[in-house]
Amino acid sequence: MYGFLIAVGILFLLSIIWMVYRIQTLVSVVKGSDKKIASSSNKVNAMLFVVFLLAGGVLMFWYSIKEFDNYTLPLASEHGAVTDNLFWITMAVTGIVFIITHILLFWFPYKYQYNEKRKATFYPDNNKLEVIWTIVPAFVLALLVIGGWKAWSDITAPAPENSHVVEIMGYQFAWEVRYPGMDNVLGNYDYRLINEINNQSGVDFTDKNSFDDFSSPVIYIPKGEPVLFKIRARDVLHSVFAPHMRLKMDAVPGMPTRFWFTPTKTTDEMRAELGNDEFEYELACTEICGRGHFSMKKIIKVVEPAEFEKWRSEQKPYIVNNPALVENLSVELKELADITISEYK
Ligand SMILES: [Cu+2]
Repeated sequence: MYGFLIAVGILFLLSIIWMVYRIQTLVSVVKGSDKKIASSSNKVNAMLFVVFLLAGGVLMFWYSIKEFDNYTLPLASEHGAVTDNLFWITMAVTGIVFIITHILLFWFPYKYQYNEKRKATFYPDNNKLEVIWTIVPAFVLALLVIGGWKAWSDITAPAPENSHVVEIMGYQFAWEVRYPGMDNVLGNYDYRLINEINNQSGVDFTDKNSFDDFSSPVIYIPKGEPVLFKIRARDVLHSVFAPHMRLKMDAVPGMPTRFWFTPTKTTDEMRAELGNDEFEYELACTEICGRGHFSMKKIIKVVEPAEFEKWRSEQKPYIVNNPALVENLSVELKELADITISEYK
């Protein structure tokens, strides 16, 4: 509602300014002063630059401060501290430059508006200035880029050996989450094996690593231990986004991606910190992937390692829930699969 009123207010303001401008033009026509090189609108325009600077500046700061909590979510991963740090350094450097250049940009048209009594100075070039404003930004940008590159190569370095693997597959319009089971090795997959009835992610059950793989409606991960998301997509581009973990990685059909991270706060700890008992970490799709895009949401539960182990040991593999999946295997594999199934009974 307020947004609408503000928009109407701005519209009114603009029409008033337009009317004032029209009246001044008409007055100058009557006075015969409209033949001058610079009409009275010259002054109005010059003033408008200052008005725009002040109004824009006030709105920008007001909005940035008001919505601060919405774009700076509490942090819950190790590498996120590095990402946040980079973000704020870049923000400070570019913010200072932004403010200075915009003050100059809008102040100069006012200060140097056309004046009959003043003649512009002819000042074709200044090599020293050119050198300074080329080298200084190049140097500062190089520092920022090197800092960013270093952080990116650390964050995307190979995951530690002991990482907990979780496969996240995006499809229109949900995520399928697969865990490798006790062996921590995901079985192979093949898109030709996908079927809607019992094999959403095309798991290949001729690979015995798949036997203990299981699916979960909620992404459980342990606090303080490295977690490796193996990411893929079944149909179109999706993107895995867990804002509290500062994690974002595209899910690309035919091109598996990955992202590893270490969660630092359990869901319960975050609930206590925020004073919100309903809080859940969320994984969302952040690539407009079709009309059901908005519904691609999964809850991430960060728990203590012991609780994670307990939860993991209670999960039932695909083949236990669905023995039909291993019905047509070779005798040898079928025997192995049956052993796995019996272990979970
Ligand atoms: Cu999507």
